[in-house]
Amino acid sequence: MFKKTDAQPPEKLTGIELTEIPKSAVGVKAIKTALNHVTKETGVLKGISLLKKMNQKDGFDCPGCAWPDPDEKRAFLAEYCENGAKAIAEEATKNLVTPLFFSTYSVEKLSKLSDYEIGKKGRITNPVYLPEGANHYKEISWQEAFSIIADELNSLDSPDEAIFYTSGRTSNEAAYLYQLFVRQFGTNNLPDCSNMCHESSGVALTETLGIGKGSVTLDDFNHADLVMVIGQNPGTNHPRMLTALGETKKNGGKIITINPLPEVGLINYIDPQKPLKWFGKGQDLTDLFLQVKINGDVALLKIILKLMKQREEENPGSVFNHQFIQEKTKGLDRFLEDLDTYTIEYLLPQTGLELAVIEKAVDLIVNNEKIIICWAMGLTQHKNAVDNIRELVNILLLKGSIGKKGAGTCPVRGHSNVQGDRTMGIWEKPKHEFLDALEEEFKFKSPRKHGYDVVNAIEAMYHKKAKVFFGLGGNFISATPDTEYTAKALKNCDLTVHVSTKLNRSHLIHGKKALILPCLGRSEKDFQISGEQFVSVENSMGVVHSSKGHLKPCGEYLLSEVAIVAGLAKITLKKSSVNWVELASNYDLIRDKIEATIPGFENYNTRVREKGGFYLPNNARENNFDNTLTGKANFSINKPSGIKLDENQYLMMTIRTHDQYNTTIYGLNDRYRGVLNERRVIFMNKDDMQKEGLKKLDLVNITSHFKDEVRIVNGFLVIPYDIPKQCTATYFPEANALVPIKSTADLSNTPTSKTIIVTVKKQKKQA
Ligand SMILES: Nc1nc2c(c(=O)[nH]1)N[C@H]1C(S)=C(S)[C@@H](COP(=O)(O)OP(=O)(O)OC[C@H]3O[C@@H](n4cnc5c(=O)[nH]c(N)nc54)[C@H](O)[C@@H]3O)O[C@H]1N2
Ligand SMILES: Nc1nc2c(c(=O)[nH]1)N[C@H]1C(S)=C(S)[C@@H](COP(=O)(O)OP(=O)(O)OC[C@H]3O[C@@H](n4cnc5c(=O)[nH]c(N)nc54)[C@H](O)[C@@H]3O)O[C@H]1N2
Ligand SMILES: [Mo]
Repeated sequence: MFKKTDAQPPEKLTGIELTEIPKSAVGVKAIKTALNHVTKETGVLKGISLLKKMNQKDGFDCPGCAWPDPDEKRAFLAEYCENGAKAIAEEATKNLVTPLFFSTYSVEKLSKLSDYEIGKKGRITNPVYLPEGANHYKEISWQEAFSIIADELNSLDSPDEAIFYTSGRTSNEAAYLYQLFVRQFGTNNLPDCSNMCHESSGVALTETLGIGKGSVTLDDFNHADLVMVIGQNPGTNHPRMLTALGETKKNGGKIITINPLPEVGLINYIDPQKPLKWFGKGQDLTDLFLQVKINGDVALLKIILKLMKQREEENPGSVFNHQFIQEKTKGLDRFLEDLDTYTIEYLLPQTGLELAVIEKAVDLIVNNEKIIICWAMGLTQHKNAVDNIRELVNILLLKGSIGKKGAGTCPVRGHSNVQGDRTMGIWEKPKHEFLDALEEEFKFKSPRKHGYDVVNAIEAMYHKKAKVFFGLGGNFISATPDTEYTAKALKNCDLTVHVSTKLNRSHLIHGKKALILPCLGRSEKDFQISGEQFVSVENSMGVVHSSKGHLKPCGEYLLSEVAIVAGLAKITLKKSSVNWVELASNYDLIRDKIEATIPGFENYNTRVREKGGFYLPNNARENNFDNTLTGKANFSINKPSGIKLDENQYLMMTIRTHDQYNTTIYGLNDRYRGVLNERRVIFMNKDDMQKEGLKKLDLVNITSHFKDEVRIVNGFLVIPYDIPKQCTATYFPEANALVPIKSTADLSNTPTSKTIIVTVKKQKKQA
């Protein structure tokens, strides 16, 4: 067991207040909150000018989520949401972290602050260096910083001793150069936030449909008969998705929600783009809510599939799309045979639901043709996460509900360019075709051995097999599982480097030496020798479009991510066939190289300049499954979770509040769940609390159990909540220390951040 260190947020409580849970999401309060955040961080004028440019065709891409913008009309008021506004306020803040700041605050002092306090310190203005044994970061020139990294990299015994992490905000241009640099250096160690996020979706969709991305476009929501939203909280994490769901409803479509929590945004919302409706009752979204137990989804989907089969047998041709199945798919018989081996009596208790409510879901599925299924982290972060998603595909295949208008798969991505980064080759398991193309274009021998993903990278550092950590964005220590284990891993490194906009905990839990390299944000102007530049990104639905900042950078020493990667590559790679300086001087030249090596980017420089951008090819959308191993869309065989809990054990999911962006804490409220001014909470079912002898706001310690290992976090307040029995929820990243490093999803190796087996114990000393 690990002792608590400064790698975890401090245990101090902040003064909780519980309020009534609102009846609908968005509305006036959301707009007020958004404006407050923006004006507080940036000032009034700058704030309004920022919001005007967000997600407009000539503006910058919101650094919040990856939900797409409308292809045609964009809202008059601006295409932003409360949480997008908070994201941009965070970046455009007037607070600055200067060299003077670092000489005042030691690393130790900073690490005692909460994540909220650390984030509020502001934007980093200069490259800074923490030499071995020092307590303060100090100013350093870019050239010196690059030389330190180059020396360290070039003195490694093997390029595989270095790790190059990416978070999902990096632009296509920066991501492409970065992977090229890393491969020319000699390794495929390119883990990214996707490994902890939608990796399970990528694995499941590639196997079954031949493309690791979703198939629907935004317009499909206008045409869907039925949208299923599973394991996702769009009211907080993708608020603009509520508008799309609203359109589905307006056009007569229905919505099924499957979630252990009745998330407010999915129940009812008030459209922020329609001021006349701000004071109204709002629009009901969910028609049918299935309050499933954590990780009970495969069991639930199997019951749905069994009932579909039963109705098809009773009335042949009424449920299955036989023509689609015959022409487009493989594996139906084996799939149906396996389905027969499960009984409803065995499956039902795992769901926590009544059969009658599941029958209602089956009615909707059976009676509708055009079905979209949306999902996010509630499905991807479990041991059988890949099974979850493949089972959804089974439903769509039986109905022939893919590759046609109003139907298909919709994994809702997180970071605004996480999908684009993968398209650009940020992946530890690159395809041979991609490496072949790089080799031909750039005349070098690319490494072929697969690299480390996030979990493997942590283990490699822990065991001192990797010695340099480089992060292009992100907050590795707080985003990853098993905080204390990962802290030890990072501390084992000879050098840790972060390219960042803002201060975060990863700067404070460092290797022997450490560097912070400050970069431009999305909203800032980017000038290179050839003039002003723009970058491009790909949203959740495969639209590639431009993004151009219009604010003056927050400091004169900032470099763009492209310039940082190119500068580092030039110094590190003694011999390189790439003219790094030239590429970084004009991003059109990088886009030409992308066009030359990645399919789908024909005429990139022309098409990216068209308003709204362009769609990348998508075989599943086009009903072509040649890419899979069988050349057809594949039915798959999946397993329910089968976790057996002891009487006093609970499943715990780690989720986001309404006031955070992953590890960036905007504020201390979770307004839609009625919790204000506190993050150290655990949501529990009332009956479970009674069983444990717990009362509202009792202070507890939480222990996680994995094989014979235990991990403990202390000082969480219990909140009675509408959550199924034996299910609990805490916030990410406070509870990450409980996620065991070895507890990962089969096939995707994603940490199981939504199924952690815990026990809860009342503290002797109460708050
Ligand atoms: N404002 C804001 N926006 C964000 C982010 C943010 O932190 N803040 N993060 C971005 C990123 S990177 C991502 S990946 C997305 C994340 O977006 P979400 O996936 O919506 O985020 P989570 O808070 O992890 O919520 C998971 C949801 O799944 C449910 N859930 C948990 N376990 C299960 C289960 O076993 N079964 C089912 N059916 N449901 C379950 C939870 O109750 C919760 O509603 O959002 C992106 N957008
Ligand atoms: N327990 C638990 N753990 C989880 C999850 C969970 O649900 N539960 N979710 C997982 C998921 S879905 C994800 S995606 C990961 C997220 O993991 P990460 O992507 O690593 O984390 P973020 O918090 O998004 O990174 C925030 C930092 O990025 C930097 N940054 C912001 N904008 C920019 C920019 O434009 N350029 C650069 N270079 N830096 C920038 C800032 O310094 C900021 O501190 O966490 C995962 N971890
Ligand atoms: Mo994510």
